Amino acid sequence: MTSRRDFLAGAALSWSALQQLIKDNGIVNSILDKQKPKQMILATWKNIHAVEASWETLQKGKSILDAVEAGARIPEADPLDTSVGYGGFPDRDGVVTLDACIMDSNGNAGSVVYLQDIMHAVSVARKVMEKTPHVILAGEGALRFALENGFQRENLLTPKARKAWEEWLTKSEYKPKINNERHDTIGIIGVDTNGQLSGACTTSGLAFKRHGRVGDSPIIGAGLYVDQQVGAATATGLGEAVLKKVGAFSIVEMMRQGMHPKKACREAIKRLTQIQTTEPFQVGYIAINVKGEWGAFSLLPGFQATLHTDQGLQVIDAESLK
Ligand code: SD4
Repeated sequence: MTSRRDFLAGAALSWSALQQLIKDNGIVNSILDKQKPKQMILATWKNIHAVEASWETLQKGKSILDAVEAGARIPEADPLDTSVGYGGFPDRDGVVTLDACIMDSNGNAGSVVYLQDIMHAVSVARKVMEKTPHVILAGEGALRFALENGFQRENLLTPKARKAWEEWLTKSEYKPKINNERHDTIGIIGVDTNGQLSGACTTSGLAFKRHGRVGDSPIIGAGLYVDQQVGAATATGLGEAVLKKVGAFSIVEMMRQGMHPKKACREAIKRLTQIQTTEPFQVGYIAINVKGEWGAFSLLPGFQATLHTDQGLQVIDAESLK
């Protein structure tokens, strides 16, 4: 009778024989390669440095969650980026308030809203996800939690952002304008070679918004949604519009019904036209699915997305409805 040991030795032998066969046989290799999920990072706007940082993190063998966080941290630390983190334009009272969230492949989620004085809101959101039983922390509580977890308190209002606010004050027109042109609020989603998904979204919100205003970006399902069974989606643009239509979640649900990510983004953009408003506004959506397909679509022209695959990095001019 075959002993357990002999059986295991036999199994080990046949495994190494199989590996040899795979090595010897290019066809088998290419079949296996085709079956491997395609790794990919996709971000809103022309966020080249962020996507590069995210991709490099992934290539170092870190998790897809680490990768999207690393990407989101780039614009957060960039004083020239006026839509995210340090250097973000303040609200109409001159206060920089940040919104961010993150989701992992297990459906875990963490978020901070109305956070002040901490540069890396996305990393605080990750800590909320990993260290608390909660999903969202707001304002003073979020700040206290960040400080307890070793984050540094710093002034996020740069001279450039202060100047822009002071100029805005001369008229104080309360029209929180969403830029239709390029800007850099980042939603970043990705899939690794094991098919694991994650996503992150971080912003300083609308420039000169009303103090206390929270947008779509930190709201799970609106600014970001990740479902390991289906795919991931994230949003940029006028948060109020995205919130009303629960943008990211609706895209993932459409993909669940079999829709291609681009078509799902387009359908979600079409739903925005039901919103009653006289002011023109912009929204851009991006999405990926577990098969490694991606899509980007916006309401008005001018939206871009940045994609990194094994083929390299490219900046995409998204199609738009109007
Ligand atoms: C917000 N969706 O707070 C964000 C703003 C944004 O690029 O995406 N700006 O409404």
